[in-house]
Amino acid sequence: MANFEEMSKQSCVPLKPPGLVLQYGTAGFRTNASLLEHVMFRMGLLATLRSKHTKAAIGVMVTASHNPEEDNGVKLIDPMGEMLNPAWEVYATQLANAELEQLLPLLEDIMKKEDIDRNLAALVFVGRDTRSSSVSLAQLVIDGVSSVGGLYKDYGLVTTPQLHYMVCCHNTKGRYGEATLEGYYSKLCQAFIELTKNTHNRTDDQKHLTVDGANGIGALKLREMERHLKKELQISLFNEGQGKLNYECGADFVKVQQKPPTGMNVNSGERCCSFDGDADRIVYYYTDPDGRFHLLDGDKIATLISTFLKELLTQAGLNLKIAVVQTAYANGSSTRYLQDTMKVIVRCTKTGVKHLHHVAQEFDTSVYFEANGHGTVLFSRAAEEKIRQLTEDVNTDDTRKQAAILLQHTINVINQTVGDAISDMLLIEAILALKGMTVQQWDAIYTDLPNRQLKVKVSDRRAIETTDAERRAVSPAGLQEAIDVLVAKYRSARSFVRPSGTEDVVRVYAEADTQESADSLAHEVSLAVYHLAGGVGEEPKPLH
Ligand code: 16G
Ligand code: MG
Repeated sequence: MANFEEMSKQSCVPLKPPGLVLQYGTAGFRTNASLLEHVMFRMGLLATLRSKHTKAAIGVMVTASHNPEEDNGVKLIDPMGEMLNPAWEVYATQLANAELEQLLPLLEDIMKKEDIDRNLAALVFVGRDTRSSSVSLAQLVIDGVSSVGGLYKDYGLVTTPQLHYMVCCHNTKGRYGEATLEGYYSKLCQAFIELTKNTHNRTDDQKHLTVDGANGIGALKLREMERHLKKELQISLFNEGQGKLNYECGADFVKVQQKPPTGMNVNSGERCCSFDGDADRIVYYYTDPDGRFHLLDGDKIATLISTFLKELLTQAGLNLKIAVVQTAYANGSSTRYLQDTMKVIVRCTKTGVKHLHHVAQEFDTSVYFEANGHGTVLFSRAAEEKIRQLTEDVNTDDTRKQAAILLQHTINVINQTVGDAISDMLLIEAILALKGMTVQQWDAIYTDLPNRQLKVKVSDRRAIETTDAERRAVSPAGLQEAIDVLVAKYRSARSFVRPSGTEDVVRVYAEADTQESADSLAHEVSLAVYHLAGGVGEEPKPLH
């Protein structure tokens, strides 16, 4: 730790703004970029310790995803490309909030508790998004790593899922792929080309996709990847960076506003998609001849992918369990369709990628998606092995073998480490091509129940505690009973409330048979929250 002690004496260590307290939340630290210098340096320190502890490379991604350009953030990536272990989130929060003189004792304390050998080598992979603040903030992560003698590899501009991929490739010694951008593009694109190779008579329309890059890193990386696609996918890219990051564009804007992004030509009937600011989310959409907007969110994506996988597994004659993991925000129609028509296992978890990912790991094959468009597919080791064996089995019939080969390419097109807009897009495009399906036909698989999301300001959102994957409130007293009474007034209705993990508000979700009912239920539930959970400011007003 000699260097670090030197540095802290020379006051090269960025100071913490007085009184600032931050929390390593669902997606790491995230706030105004000007408040994050000390956090970046300290995450460099923590990543180094984590690398020594796991004897593997650890990732540090500098991004604030779909937040405004002025914000920034940082998240750590564990050895297999997954989110940071929750026990270490506590250390991250402690380090971020420690006063300068507490830093060294805190590091010593972590090393003792975790039994870390300080003489071990450490390697940290660093990546960043396109925000103007990201260059200097990523440098501070590197300074932190170097100050305690860790080695680093700076990947520069990458999407969040690309950095997750690099970490996994490195730590599996190349079994997952090659830890370079070239390696990433060629693995995914080759799989896409193999998948679409035998689709007959694909028209130019079917090969064409309009993409909104949110003026962020996803656009840049899509351009880099284009030549690997050999015109099998023809992309019209908008919001490539000429406009402001995430401003009136990107997956979050499109999902929340239920309208197309600005800065993009949306021709009637054409298949379009939007990435978010760090390209770990994707939503699809189109407008019909009457100008009506149709959104295909994470639930529709999960349905398309799980249907495809189930068909292939059946054709391959493989007895592998398939599950879909959702959150309470999943549209009720999607859950019903998956359970009753598709007959797949459906599980519901708390909001936040790490919760979905964790549950998904319990099954042979699982598709997890949040309604907001973050999701991926996981295959267990055993499932991958069975599929591989079948592709090589000389005694099997052609149908089974062909299905196994398609499953093999599907595994390769997917980024199993985390939700990845680029990888999800390639998989969706391949499925639509293989099924000869239009975006309208995909949309028609089931009809979303009308829904509404609202926010309520309260004096302390921790007053709301939930259970049953956030679907029921256990406090404050009387709130759940009030919600139950309101829900009973409407048809096909459902509603829940939960404290946001990223904003100082309580979120309200309601769905019902008509938009009017969903709106009115959401409003009534907001009032119940306001009155029973310490609402502040004006009483929520009806929507109409
Ligand atoms: C974060 C989560 C996302 C979740 C959202 C909920 C990750 C990488 N991201 O962005 O999964 O949907 O928070 O936000 O886990 P909320 O708690 O404010 O509703
Ligand atoms: Mg994101």
